[in-house]
Amino acid sequence: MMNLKTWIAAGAAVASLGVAPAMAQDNYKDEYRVSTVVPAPFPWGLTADRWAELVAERTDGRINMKIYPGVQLVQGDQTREFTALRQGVIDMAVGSTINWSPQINELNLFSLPFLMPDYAALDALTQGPVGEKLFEVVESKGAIPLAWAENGFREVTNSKKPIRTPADMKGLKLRVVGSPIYNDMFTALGANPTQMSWADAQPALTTGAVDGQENPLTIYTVLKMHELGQTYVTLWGYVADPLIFAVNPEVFNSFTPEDQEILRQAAIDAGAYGVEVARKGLTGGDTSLIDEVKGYGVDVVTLTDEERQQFVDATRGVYDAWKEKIGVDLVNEAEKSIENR
Ligand code: X2X
Repeated sequence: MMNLKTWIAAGAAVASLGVAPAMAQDNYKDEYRVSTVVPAPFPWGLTADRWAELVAERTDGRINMKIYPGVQLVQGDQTREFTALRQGVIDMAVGSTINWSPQINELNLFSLPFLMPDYAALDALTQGPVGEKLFEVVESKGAIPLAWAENGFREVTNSKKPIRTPADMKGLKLRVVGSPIYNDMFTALGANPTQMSWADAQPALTTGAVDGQENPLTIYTVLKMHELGQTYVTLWGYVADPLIFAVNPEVFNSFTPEDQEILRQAAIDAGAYGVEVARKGLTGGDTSLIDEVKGYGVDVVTLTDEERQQFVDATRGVYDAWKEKIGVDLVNEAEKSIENR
């Protein structure tokens, strides 16, 4: 017959069996901080939200991710996001290749002017051998990359006049992101680029401190930039800006293999959804987003091949110089992937 003490011991043994897997997760944090620049309903923010939702669902809440938009964990300085991720100030991020380029030089690839003529070219890079190499570089720089998503092709807008040729840009004060290749490109085009964070860009547009900016059309529409005086839009698709889901290595390694896999697959799934929303109304014969912009009375310029070529020619020197900086082999491989797309 069991005495009381034995009963308690037996009960504890059974309980500990049930508790064992949970014990392995004692090291899990109550909340994982995920950095983004823009929140929902921008496609970028929707993408991050989806990732967090899928992970919560598929881990039964074991991994609780909270989105911190506005790169608030680095006081709005988006060019410091990757460093903070690497250091563990941020646990995870859905970050732009532009914003991480100051630390990961190879990511400047996507900012090479007129490298990618269309979405198939962008996909050929992110979904092919170039994408794999870039992920190896990201990992070597101190974060675990899981999947790609999309901010989008960046179009130039301004409050002054239609831009059809580089001559139209002369003297225009344009806000650019804080990666040096943008300064080089807009200087080569004869504009007057001024680098500032996204946080500073919005008031600068509102007050007219700058004449224009460049960003994906989804950023334009969600922010209603036509109401900020940005009534001239030129669809020139000079660069595209993919996003990367990434995790701090210590955080990633603290997860069970099963949870690591859930996090990765959820990023892949959220990325597919994110690409879809980022391209909605811009691809496959659906021009509804462009029509929406036109509907606001905005002057939307689509370049002829000849006009586009003038921008290509004017930025060719920047392309060549940055090809050297980024790495000739990598850029050659990217050019080849695009050719064979
Ligand atoms: O700052 C920008 O322009 C934005 C929001 O597109 C990025 O973070 C790259």
